[in-house]
Amino acid sequence: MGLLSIIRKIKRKEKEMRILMVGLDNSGKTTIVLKINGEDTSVISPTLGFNIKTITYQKYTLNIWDVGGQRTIRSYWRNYFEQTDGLVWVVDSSDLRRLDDCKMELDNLLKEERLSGASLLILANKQDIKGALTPAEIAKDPKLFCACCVRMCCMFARKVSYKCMIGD
Ligand SMILES: Nc1nc2c(ncn2[C@@H]2O[C@H](COP(=O)(O)OP(=O)(O)OP(=O)(O)O)[C@@H](O)[C@H]2O)c(=O)[nH]1
Ligand SMILES: [Mg+2]
Repeated sequence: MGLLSIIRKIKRKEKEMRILMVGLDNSGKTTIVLKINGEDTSVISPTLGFNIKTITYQKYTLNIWDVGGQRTIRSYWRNYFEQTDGLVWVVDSSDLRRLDDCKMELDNLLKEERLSGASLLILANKQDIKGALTPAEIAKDPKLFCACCVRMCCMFARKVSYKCMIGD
């Protein structure tokens, strides 16, 4: 079940949703949003603030907030929590060195009162890189187990997995 299906059940009447994409820097958030929107991803710089994309899918309007993940700007994430319907946590599955950091930051987010009503999707990105953890391995971790679903995601695959984010 995708993030959209879960939120849809909760908010049957509302057609506009606010999705917050966060995760450590370099995990691939901006790439994912651009790919989904059919935009060029050949030159991408680290996000220093945020980008907003509005995407229409079926009869839903998704306002996707893609927020920069560098350590020095993570404290600003809290400015984007209000009225979030869906939280997408993007993991660089190949970055084993920073996995603890990644878990700790997610753990902190999940303590946030203002995100308590939001559905969580973890995207295990960069599956094309040798040695990357699989979604099952990521989901096994007790700290990440809280997620309603961990989806495979690889933005470098030939077939862009649009459904991994909002599919049924
Ligand atoms: N191999 C591989 N590289 C990827 C994939 N997705 C994104 N990248 C690369 O990862 C790097 C970082 O991607 P971004 O989209 O800028 O990452 P980000 O999470 O937005 O980073 P910040 O804005 O700094 O928080 C870029 O060089 C992308 O080309 C993937 O699925 N596989
Ligand atoms: Mg970015």
